[in-house]
Amino acid sequence: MQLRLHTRYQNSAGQRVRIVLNLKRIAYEYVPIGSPRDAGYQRLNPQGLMPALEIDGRVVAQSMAIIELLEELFPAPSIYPADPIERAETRAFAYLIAADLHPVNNQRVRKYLAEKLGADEAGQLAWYQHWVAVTFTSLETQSQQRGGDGPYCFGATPTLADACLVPQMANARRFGCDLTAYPRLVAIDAACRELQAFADAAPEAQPDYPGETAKA
Ligand SMILES: N[C@@H](CCC(=O)N[C@@H](CS)C(=O)NCC(=O)O)C(=O)O
Repeated sequence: MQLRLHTRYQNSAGQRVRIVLNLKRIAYEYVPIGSPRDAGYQRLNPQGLMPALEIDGRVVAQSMAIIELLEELFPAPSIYPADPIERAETRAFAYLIAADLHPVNNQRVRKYLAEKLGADEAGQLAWYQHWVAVTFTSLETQSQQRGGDGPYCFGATPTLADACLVPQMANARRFGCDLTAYPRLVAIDAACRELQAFADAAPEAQPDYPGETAKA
């Protein structure tokens, strides 16, 4: 089976997929995208968002759909806990990020705020930080209520929840969000980033990462 992941170093939805590929030790080719608006990429993935997975010549869009496909094709190690209710809770945690937070803070939404609604840089930042705070407050409460029977979101093994949390934490830092109110999330993120699977999926570990100077 030949897997080609079309992504970009700073593509946080793609980073979720990279983490899962690494946790499952699945070999894949990293195909860097210049811009998701490029005609070639739009032809490959008419949804026009990153990432896309090419699998034996067929193309699957949407990070969560790709991850579910990987879980079906490569069930071990699983990215879910054994207990069905914990599996649902893992998805609920992940979807709060992937379905509720990430879409409203996406680049195209910020661009629309700026270009069509006249939001200045401070306004865009306030928007971004507001939705992070709303989401992280819920996730922190949920994580504290669950308690710590392991360093990760759902215990001793990383799951889909961690794969969604870590890229979102990096985004939050990038946009200057104050994370002091979320000690459990900060601790989970730090524990995950010590794992090779997460480190290898990080933006700075990708072949198209331009380096600190170029990025600034
Ligand atoms: N729901 C999609 C979201 C993908 C997405 O929004 N990707 C961003 C980068 S993280 C993107 O392509 N943004 C381009 C844009 O906003 O124009 C998924 O999970 O794959």
